[in-house]
Amino acid sequence: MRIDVVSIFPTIFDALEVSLLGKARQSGLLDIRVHDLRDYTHDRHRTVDDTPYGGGAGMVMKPEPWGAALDDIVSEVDDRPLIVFPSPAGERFTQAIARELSTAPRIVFGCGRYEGIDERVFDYAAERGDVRLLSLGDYVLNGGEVAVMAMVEAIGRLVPGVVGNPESLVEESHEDGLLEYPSYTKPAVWREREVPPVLLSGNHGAVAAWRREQQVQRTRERRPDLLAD
Ligand code: JDQ
Repeated sequence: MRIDVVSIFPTIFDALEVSLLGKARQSGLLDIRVHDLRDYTHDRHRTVDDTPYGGGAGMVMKPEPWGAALDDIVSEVDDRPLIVFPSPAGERFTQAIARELSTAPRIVFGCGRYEGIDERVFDYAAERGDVRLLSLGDYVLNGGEVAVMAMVEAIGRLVPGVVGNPESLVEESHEDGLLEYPSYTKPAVWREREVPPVLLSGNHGAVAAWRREQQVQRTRERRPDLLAD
């Protein structure tokens, strides 16, 4: 999968060189290219923002650098890629959407800053690819970068081969609509706290039943919204 990221803070994405995704990049499974939006400006100050028409607080990202970046990254002959803009006003990014996006051959992420991006950029992007505005959650970040980091990690780990043991992907939270069961490792007693005895019993059926019960109980207590349907 190829992923392009456009941002005025490209070094934030240096963190994608470590751990699982770093290895996937080295092996060629993930081709992640980060672009500095300021490289697409033409003035001495590399300006990417301006005051909002109609007035109001803060600044808005100018359309011209975004147009130049999209022209460079998405060529006319390219098969329309997914173009994702994180936004507090977007559709909620879920595990189901991460699954769906993990099958895309190409995704371009546009990271806004300030109060956001001139609306015409979204219209222009929609002529070049399939645009989606996605929200990480109902809280306001200072820009799209942290949201894109989270999305790249959630999507990237679902790309076949990125996670060594694919079985670890099916059991986890949100794939079956329930929260995870609690996990324990050695020692069996730590600071007077014991591991639930069923996990030491060797009875695989009893372990599976206990874990499922824990999942349901935790989901009812912490995330009743997940049980609604
Ligand atoms: C941008 C901002 C005031 C936006 C600028 C670009 N889930 C989620 N929360 N926040 C974002 C996503 C997000 C994404 C892109 C962004 C926030 N901001 C800051 C400030 C109004 C709107």
